[in-house]
Amino acid sequence: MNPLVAFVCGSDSDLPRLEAGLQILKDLEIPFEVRIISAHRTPEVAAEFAKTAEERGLRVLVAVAGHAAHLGGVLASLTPLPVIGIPVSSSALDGLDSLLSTVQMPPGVPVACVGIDAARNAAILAAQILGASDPAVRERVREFKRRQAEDVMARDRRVREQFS
Ligand code: RP5
Repeated sequence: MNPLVAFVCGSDSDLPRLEAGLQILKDLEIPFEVRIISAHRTPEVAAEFAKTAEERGLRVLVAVAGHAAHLGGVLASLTPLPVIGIPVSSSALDGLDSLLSTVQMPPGVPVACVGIDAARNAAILAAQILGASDPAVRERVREFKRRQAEDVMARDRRVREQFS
């Protein structure tokens, strides 16, 4: 199946922080691709990727970047597709630099920034964006949330037993 979601990482050193998010998309049966493209080190590749993403069938882009993280903004400036940013804690500032670089976009070029290293939330949000126009995906997201709630309630039961 053609990928619907692209995870674009500024470096392969970002990949370990992505794994939990990739697993969520696998569980939700959403096809995705992973690329290593840097807004600073390979800017021309980044531009070409963003400009051609829509025609290649992608529907959501996820930019994963640390340090002065301009990747989400660069992609968002060149595509009508929604862009989610994951700020990565790879720098001496533990990702605060990446968070502000990703979230503080100027008016007109939004990037939906999740928390630092929050790959799970980025994956869930990507699925929810796709689910807005795809009832089958929406149903799988609903089931994911139902199972998540059951898991929390099971933990609650265990803690109440432990402390009663
Ligand atoms: C960013 O710089 C990347 O997204 C990564 O988080 C960070 C460090 O990259 P490497 O020096 O490990 O390749 O652009």
